Amino acid sequence: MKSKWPLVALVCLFLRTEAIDYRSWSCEPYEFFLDFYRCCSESKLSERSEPSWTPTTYVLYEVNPSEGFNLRRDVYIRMAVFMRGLRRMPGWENTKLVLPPWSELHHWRSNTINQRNLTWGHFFDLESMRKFTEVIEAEQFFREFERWSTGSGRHEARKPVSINEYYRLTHFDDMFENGVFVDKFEQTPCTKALTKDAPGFMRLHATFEIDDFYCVRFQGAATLLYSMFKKFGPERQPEIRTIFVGNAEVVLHDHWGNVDYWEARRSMRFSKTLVSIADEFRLHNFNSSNERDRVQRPTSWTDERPYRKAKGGDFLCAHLRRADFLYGRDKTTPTLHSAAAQIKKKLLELGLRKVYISSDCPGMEFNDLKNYLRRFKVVRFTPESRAQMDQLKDGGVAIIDQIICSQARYFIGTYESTFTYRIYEEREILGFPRDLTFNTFCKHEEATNCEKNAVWPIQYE
Ligand SMILES: Nc1nc2c(ncn2[C@@H]2O[C@H](COP(=O)(O)OP(=O)(O)O)[C@@H](O)[C@H]2O)c(=O)[nH]1
Ligand SMILES: [Mg+2]
Repeated sequence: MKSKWPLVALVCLFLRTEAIDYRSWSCEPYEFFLDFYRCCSESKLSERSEPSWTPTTYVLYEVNPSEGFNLRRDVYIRMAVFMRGLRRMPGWENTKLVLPPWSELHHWRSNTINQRNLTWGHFFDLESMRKFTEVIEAEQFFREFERWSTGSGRHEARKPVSINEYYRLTHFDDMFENGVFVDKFEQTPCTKALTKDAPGFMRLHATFEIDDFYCVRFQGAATLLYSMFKKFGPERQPEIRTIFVGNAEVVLHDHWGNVDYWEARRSMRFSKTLVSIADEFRLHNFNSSNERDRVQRPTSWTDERPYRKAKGGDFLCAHLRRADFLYGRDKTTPTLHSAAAQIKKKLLELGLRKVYISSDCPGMEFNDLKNYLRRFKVVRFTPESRAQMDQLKDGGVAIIDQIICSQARYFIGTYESTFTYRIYEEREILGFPRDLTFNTFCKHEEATNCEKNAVWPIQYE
């Protein structure tokens, strides 16, 4: 029996050198010498059946450049929920969602600081987001792609990044066919040049090479993307597949406001740096802290449970959306005077003396507001130095505003502002009674029945 081993080893070694790819080897080289029979037979087995490597798919996406920060957060949730489902499909288990860099959003008006190509880690806690699904920063994708393309010997270093399929989505002209909204997609001729679609990615890595470019009218929820990938993509998943979804805001939620939505939303904890700056501000100005305010904030979002007993700090927060809302939505946006009257009424009703203002208004308007509310303490967050502004940037300051508002005893927001909606959600997660959260400014202070924002309570199961 023993005399057979050298022969088996030789045959096996021969087969191995013939092996299609080192990835089909089932053992490390040192194991091979210890247990070569197992290695050999397993390696042959894997050659005959499926490859032993799992295909890796990268899904990159971008949003229409004119969209603001808080709608982009919502688009992320659509993609993240889709990603979690996709990773359960055979052959897609190793799919990663590549996060688009944040670049010069048009609301970021501080033009003396660099606001290009900011990472998601600047705003959010990526480790926490990864407890929901596999997401990576654009830079990591470029590194992984390069490692793969050079490591396999098929490409030289610093070659362009290949996007196998690029889908540019647009809406259908008529969303209701015979009065009915149905999920559908169809390929259309491409007319516009590509370069403007993905400014963030393109600036980070100018050399994208696109194998197949599809312009697609798309109507439906994120799961419909799977059918689109199946229809236009290769029959078998290749070792590495890169897919780019342009104008991802066209894609709808599978189920807005359901448990999946809320899990993805809860996983979007803010970056620790921003949280600690906001916490310091709260403590200093309002003597407010998580323990004192009885909000729910376990270390991990996965430990959150239904809870409605948050009390919040001894202050009211008002989100006053100004800037483009003053002309775009002048029928629903109150004047400063009217907003001040509404704030004052609430402060008196609740017996509070302090108010935090979150707003995109200039300093002059803030001073006017303070004048209208002279009997109360009125504060807003401003970076303490130029260096801190450089560090936080407009987007970081906006998040600090949102964190502080989410901890107030009572919150009033602006009608149809996604910035306000994200604060509602944060307060739902922290566990406030609904009536302390879902409040909306009216255009006129005397109006009692004005149109209010929708109430979307948190779902746990
Ligand atoms: N710092 C700060 N920025 C704000 C505030 N409200 C609006 N902004 C800025 O204006 C942008 C508003 O755009 P978006 O996020 O789309 O929210 P929406 O337009 O209100 O639905 C935010 O992303 C911020 O950059 C605020 O209260 N504080
Ligand atoms: Mg907006």
